[in-house]
Amino acid sequence: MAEAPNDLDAYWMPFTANRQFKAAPRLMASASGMHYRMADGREVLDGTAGLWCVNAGHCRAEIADAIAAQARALDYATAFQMGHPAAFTLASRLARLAPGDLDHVFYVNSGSEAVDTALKIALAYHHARGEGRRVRLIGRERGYHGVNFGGMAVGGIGNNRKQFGPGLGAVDHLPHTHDLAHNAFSRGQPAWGAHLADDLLRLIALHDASTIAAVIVEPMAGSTGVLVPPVGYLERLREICDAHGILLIFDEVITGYGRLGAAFAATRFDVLPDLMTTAKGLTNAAVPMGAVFARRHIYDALMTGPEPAIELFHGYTYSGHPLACAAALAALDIYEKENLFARARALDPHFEDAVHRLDDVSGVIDVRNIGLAAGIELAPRQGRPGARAYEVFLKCLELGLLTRQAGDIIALSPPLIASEGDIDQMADILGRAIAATA
Ligand code: PXG
Repeated sequence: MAEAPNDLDAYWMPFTANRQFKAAPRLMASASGMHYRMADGREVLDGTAGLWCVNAGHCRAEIADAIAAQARALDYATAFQMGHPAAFTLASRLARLAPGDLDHVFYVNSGSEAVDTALKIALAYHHARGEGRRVRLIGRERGYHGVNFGGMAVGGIGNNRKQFGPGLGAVDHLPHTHDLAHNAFSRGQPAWGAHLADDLLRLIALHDASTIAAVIVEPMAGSTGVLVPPVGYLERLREICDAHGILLIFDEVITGYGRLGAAFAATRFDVLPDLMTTAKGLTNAAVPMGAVFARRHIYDALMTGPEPAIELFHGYTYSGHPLACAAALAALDIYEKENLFARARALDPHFEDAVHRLDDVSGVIDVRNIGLAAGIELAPRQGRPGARAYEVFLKCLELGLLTRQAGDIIALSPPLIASEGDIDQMADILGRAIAATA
């Protein structure tokens, strides 16, 4: 059979309503800086930094050049029992960027792999210390930790779990911290909710601390609509974990590399996890890559046994891929030279004011923000959850703005290079789109 040109059928698209999309496709052709250009030639302002990942803006020449040069010099280096210089250079640089003694870096290719890797390291850590009974993993409702089996299990999104069977057994969940009765229209961290961390004490009483390996949370939950941690909440989790020998993992796949106006959420909130997962902004999304950061005691606990023994039976063909390392080094150069994390912090008040101009738009039931991330929650259409936000997403696109929806929440997370004018434009278009779908 002759190949049909432009046939959309064969590509099974991820997290997409395939039939709906293919009936009215939205194709991107190119991108530069703050904008995408659609296949029909229209320019669209990127209100979502791709999917929370293009933090330095699109198609940065420095990154493209670094990838091209690396592809010519060393396309691939065997990842097990061999190495290449850029992987070590990048790890040292990341270790310097990370807070505290999060100074060892394990490479992966995505956020999902970062999460499953961190969970496995947590289990291996306890195993190495003779506490192999600590196998239970605690996540949180409305948490998103990617789609692999570990991340799915600790994740707290029903739709992401219901099709895929029982998965990991020894898992439990903390309650999420989002409560409109207490926190609606918060600016920055909500004052109410730190006590929800105490639910961990209930899980400890139920399962016994000696069976719990780790707690994993997004310091700011991104995918389920920008849920900002209440003041004191992360500190309390840290305290309880410390008191009970439980590791604390921050999933910083979204918050890493500047989104909250600091290198990491751990930096901004001054709470140090034992393990930290990152991906997305690490390479400015130009090449897939993730990195798991481990504190020194975690690494040291595994660097025991005879020297010729492999300490961790884990890794990927493409761990530390040369093209990804080149892209990451170039991205970090840009972040540093353009001071983008501090820039995001400086833009935070302007962004906050801009998104909270939507507070009074009819149909908006909450607006919340931190750093360069905001969630705008809409009153759902009767009996059709998500329909309103999808209509707003389409309307925004028509008006020249890319947004992202989660249920009936619209998320904004602009590249950190956004100007005040770009931000005003985002809020303006979003306001008009919401009004148009009233
Ligand atoms: N952890 C967190 C906190 C994430 O946000 C992952 C893990 C998984 O990363 P990968 O690279 O395997 O996709 C993510 C991914 C959205 C959206 O619309 C969010 C993500 C991915 C796609 C869409 O909010 N986050």
